[in-house]
Amino acid sequence: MQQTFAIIKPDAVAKGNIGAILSIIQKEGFVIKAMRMARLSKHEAEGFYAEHKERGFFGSLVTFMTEGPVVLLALEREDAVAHWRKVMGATNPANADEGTVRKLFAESIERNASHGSDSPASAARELGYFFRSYDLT
Ligand code: FUP
Repeated sequence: MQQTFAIIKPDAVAKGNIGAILSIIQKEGFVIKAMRMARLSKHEAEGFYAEHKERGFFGSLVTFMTEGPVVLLALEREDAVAHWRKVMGATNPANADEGTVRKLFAESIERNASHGSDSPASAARELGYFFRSYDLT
């Protein structure tokens, strides 16, 4: 079993898509180990996306991620990191496969409905950023 970290982003929360995305998550066999709705502070969003801080889109991304509440999720399944990336689809919804979360719900490359860790190491960092280890056991 492996864990990954997911976010239902502010665009998807605002449009009432929490339930639909959680339904996909459960249909795909993920166990929701921890879940929390939160409004990210600027500081939290900047720290979360620190690897992108030199990129031109960083400021806009942080503004978007703090515009409204998100749902933070710890998901567990066999091959969880790669499987959630596949279920989410490509970063840019224009390139996402039919039936993926981003094809169904994303508006643009920035307002793209969901996040998923890109490696087991990222998953460990991101889960630790938002959850207590006791909630992940
Ligand atoms: P992903 O791992 O699919 O979330 O994609 P990246 O790590 O490459 O990018 C992280 C987030 O930055 C994306 F979810 C959306 C945002 N982004 C932009 O807003 N513009 C870009 O050109 C690339 C990424």
